[in-house]
Amino acid sequence: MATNRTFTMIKPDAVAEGNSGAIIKMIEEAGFRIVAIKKTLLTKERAGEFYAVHAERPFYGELCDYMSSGPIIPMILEKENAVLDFRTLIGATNPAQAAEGTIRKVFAKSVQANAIHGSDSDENAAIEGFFFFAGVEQF
Ligand code: DAT
Ligand code: MG
Repeated sequence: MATNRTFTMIKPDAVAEGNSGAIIKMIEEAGFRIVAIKKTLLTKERAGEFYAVHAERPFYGELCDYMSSGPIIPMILEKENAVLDFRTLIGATNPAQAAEGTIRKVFAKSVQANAIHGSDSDENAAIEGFFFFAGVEQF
């Protein structure tokens, strides 16, 4: 399988509770290399842009409020089969349905405050990575 990249961000709940170090440890121990990383804050407008695909969903407004409520840690990650393997590592969107040992099972508080994002395709991983990091920051 080819080495490829995915995009993730540790969400405001997990950053605020001091879980980012433990989450990054799980990510590295699962074999992902950190290509780019920073701590930053989304405005509500930029959160809305990031999640534009969900604009018609009933939870969109609350999602944008939540994602702009505190610092986040976006990262680009590299590994063989990165997108699918990372979705497996983070677990289901709803932590009540997340498998044992997944990041969301361990750290998520609710469907909304679910600790971490993971891209759903190679194409979206590239788009989302460039949303936060210039090309020269991706090494
Ligand atoms: P994922 O983050 O697993 O890719 P998604 O793309 O379907 O899930 O939704 C994006 C985020 O929106 C998700 O991480 C949390 C929030 N969300 C999804 N479904 C929700 C719901 N039914 N109620 C509240 N928030 C929801
Ligand atoms: Mg998604």
